[in-house]
Amino acid sequence: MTHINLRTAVPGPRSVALQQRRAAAVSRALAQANGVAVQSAQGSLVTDVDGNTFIDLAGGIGMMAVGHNHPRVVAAVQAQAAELIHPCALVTNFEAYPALAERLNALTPGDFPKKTLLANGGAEAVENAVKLARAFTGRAGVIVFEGAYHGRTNLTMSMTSKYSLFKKGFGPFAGEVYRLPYPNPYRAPQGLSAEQWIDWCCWNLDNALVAQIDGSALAAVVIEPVMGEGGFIPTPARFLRKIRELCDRTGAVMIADEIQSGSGRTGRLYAIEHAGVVPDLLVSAKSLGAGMPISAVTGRADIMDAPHLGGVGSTYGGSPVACAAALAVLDILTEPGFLTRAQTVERVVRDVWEPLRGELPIGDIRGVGAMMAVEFVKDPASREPWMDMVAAAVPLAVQRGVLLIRAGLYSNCIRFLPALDIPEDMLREGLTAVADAVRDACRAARDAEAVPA
Ligand code: PLZ
Repeated sequence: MTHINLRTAVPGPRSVALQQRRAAAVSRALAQANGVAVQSAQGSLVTDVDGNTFIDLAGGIGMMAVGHNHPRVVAAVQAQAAELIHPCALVTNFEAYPALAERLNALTPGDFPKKTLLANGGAEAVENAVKLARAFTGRAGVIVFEGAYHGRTNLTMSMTSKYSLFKKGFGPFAGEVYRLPYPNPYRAPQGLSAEQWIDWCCWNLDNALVAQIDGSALAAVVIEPVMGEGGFIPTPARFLRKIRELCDRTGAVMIADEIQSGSGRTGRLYAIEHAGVVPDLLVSAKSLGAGMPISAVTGRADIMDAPHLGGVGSTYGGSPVACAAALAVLDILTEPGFLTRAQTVERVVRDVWEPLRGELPIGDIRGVGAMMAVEFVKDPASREPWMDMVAAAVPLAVQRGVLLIRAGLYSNCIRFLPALDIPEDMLREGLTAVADAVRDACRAARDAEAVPA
């Protein structure tokens, strides 16, 4: 049985009509990975307004660890909405907020008293985490890394790395952000092995305390345990340990941005657990709400309590409806056997793509659990990123019935962020269609090169 069911050309006529309305009415700056207009979604399948059914390997950029419209999430949202939508946590108390905080305090790594602050989206939570670290330390400096993505608000945009896509024309940026090289093992500088490159980056962290910022001015180091937008790079465990050690030594706050890698995505509730490192603050969002806007900063109670009374907040943060969704998600994620499904996703992704290494221009296949990417290069020796081919392959995959998105500092990776419980045959079907799309895109690119100008 196949799961993809295409009844019209993609995008179909109704999608095209809606696309025209979007183009006329919505800011042009808001990009869109494909022209499909979605009508409904269930689990790992998405149906568009033309009646076409797609396999979703993008999951709304990794926010659907439990799948679209999980019945228990829908029921929780409906029940909560019928009773109370939102009185604002700055005005009154309501059970869902402390209930979710208690849950996150118990589930996040770290054997110390913890507290939580809820917000609406990832960037807002990262920004709050930095504010908390600054209030706690009385310092301003923040270390971030090349390739990092932390959001689009002014502070988090300043912390984000990739300039051309996320920052062009939007300066001036926030001050006191220090960016250091990140040990991407696949892109070690010439002459260094991956291990030597990680060594150098660890050494450079110490060096930065001399060359860039004194430890006494450093409020926080912010790290993605698996780098997301930057290309699904599992941060080497020893680099995470080195950051931990540096924070212990200087009193800076270690902040793990687990917005994309957390909430079950990698097969542990939080990706940093794989390395056995405990951050001071952990930021989660995306899959936490299964589509409802909710994010959280969870961590050391003394840091969470550091700002003055009234120093943090927002109108909508931690609404009962969003909390109800998150509580249902955490129930599902912590059920025996659910997270281990991420390992199945990783195995199937590797199964489908490893044999294609010789045939397709694959530079690297990497990731953890249900957070996998394939990086494409023009030539395996030079590792020159093949961005144009990937840009062409993504819409071809959509035409074959798979929703997916790119990733990577060089936009030359295809990422797979399926629901953890995607059926194995459905995942194989989707990945095979993507491989076919890549094959077509490579052929078209080579044909174009062969045509004399
Ligand atoms: N930190 C690690 O992955 C969101 C970005 C989509 P928000 N990543 C998707 C886009 O192009 O805007 C993300 C992330 C990490 C922070 C964020 C920001 O989360 O909920 O999009 O604000």
